[in-house]
Amino acid sequence: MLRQIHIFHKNDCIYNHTYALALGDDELNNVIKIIQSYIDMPMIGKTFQKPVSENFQIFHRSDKDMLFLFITDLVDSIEYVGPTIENTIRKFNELFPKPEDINTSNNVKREFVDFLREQQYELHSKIAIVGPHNSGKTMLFNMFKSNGARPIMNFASASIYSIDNLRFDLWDFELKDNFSLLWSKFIQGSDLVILLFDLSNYHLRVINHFLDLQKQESKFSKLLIIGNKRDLVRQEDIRIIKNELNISNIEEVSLIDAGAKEKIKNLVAKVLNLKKLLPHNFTELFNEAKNVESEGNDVLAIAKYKGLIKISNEYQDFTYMTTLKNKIESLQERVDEQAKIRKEIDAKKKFEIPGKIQFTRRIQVQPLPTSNALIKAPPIEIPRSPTKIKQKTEDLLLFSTDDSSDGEEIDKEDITLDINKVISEEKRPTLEIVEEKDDEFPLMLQQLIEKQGSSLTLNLCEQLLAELQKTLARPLTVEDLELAANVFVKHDML
Ligand SMILES: Nc1nc2c(ncn2[C@@H]2O[C@H](COP(=O)(O)OP(=O)(O)OP(=O)(O)O)[C@@H](O)[C@H]2O)c(=O)[nH]1
Ligand SMILES: [Mg+2]
Repeated sequence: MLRQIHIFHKNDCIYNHTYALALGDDELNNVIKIIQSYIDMPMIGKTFQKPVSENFQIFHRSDKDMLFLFITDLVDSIEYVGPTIENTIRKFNELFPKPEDINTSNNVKREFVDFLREQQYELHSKIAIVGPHNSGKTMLFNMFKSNGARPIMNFASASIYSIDNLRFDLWDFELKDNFSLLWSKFIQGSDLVILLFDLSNYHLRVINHFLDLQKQESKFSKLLIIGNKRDLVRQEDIRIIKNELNISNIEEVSLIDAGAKEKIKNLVAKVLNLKKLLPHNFTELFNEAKNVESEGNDVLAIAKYKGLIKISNEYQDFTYMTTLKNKIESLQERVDEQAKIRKEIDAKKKFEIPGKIQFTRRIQVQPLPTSNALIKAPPIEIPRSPTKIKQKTEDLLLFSTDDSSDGEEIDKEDITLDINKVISEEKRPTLEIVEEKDDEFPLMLQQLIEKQGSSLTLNLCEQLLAELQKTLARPLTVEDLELAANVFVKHDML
């Protein structure tokens, strides 16, 4: 059966029509990529057919800068889908000389939607009721047929079954012969086969014969197995029957029950995967998202619009998809822009190092050294909070805090800074100045780190400097701060 129509103009999807569920937005995008990969050549005037999954196939045809994509079940043949696509293209061109008008002119669009509905009728999707003699087939047929029935030669009759804006040809077999050769002809080309049997009186061999018939003559059709006359069977026998038949998914009904019609309609909709209408609160949710947006809560609005996309996908109703995506895109741009501005303001607030700091010597630092291996220097006085320095800094692997750790296991990556550059004398911070201000070093280090887009608490800055000082075995300089900040940020980014 015809499930979806997608119409593209210059690679933009300008119209979708979902008759029944098939591809979601992501799967559809993959299909488009596949088509685009082999449709670069101008192949106007030819309809292509391609299976895209275990259940569906696509038919597509180009016309000028338009692409018409039809998605159907595997049972459908190009013999009748082909002419439907051609009719649709002809009608579309007639109604929309400017293709993009489809999204503005509502009246003409309505005419096009009606036309598409007719196309579904004309494809004569088929439901065949099969099953043993006396199982209730004709009763089911009469329950669902719309108006009169027409004879199919001398062995069947057909009528129309309308469900959810779709129409199916419904077929009933009239010969009283479970093994008639005409069953093959009867079942061929069905979209759905309903196998009905009498729960109170059945033969395994006959049921299996109908199951084989479906597999052989109508393998792409959906199958709904219904055990009828439930009223004639005791509850405890049902399990025994199901075990004996060894068929999963047997539905039990009693056609004489008042609720049987509704129950079977729901089963048919489920097995055919028919489209469900969007939930009634969809518009409400849409308005809610718009309110949040107008209140300026962009992030929450994005989340709400994304939720609506999820629902649209679930119901494969693409009516609002483009609007929702556009909204998310423009809101996201605004959020990104605001984040950028905030970052710039923050950066300006950051501490600025006096003058340009450069190194005049080549310094090598072994990260994560052990004090045993590297430090033979006398104990050094740590400026502040010596107890805190003992704490292990899990997130700082540059400088070991564990005096007893084994140097062999430590990352030996050297941190080498290129120096030997000419520095203007007045900008170079002198050691004396630095030494006088060394109690500000943790703060300076923190600010240097933040300037490069990372962060580290003041405590950890202190610890880092203490370790660095231990390692270097001398008082720290501003250059050392820069070095520590660079090394930390480099590792933090990994
Ligand atoms: N008790 C009971 N009887 C039912 C039920 N459904 C159908 N019947 C009866 O079963 C008999 C056969 O029904 P049909 O609809 O003619 O069955 P069929 O499969 O078309 O039979 P053939 O065309 O002769 O092969 C009729 O007398 C129905 O009234 C049911 O749910 N419960
Ligand atoms: Mg009958």
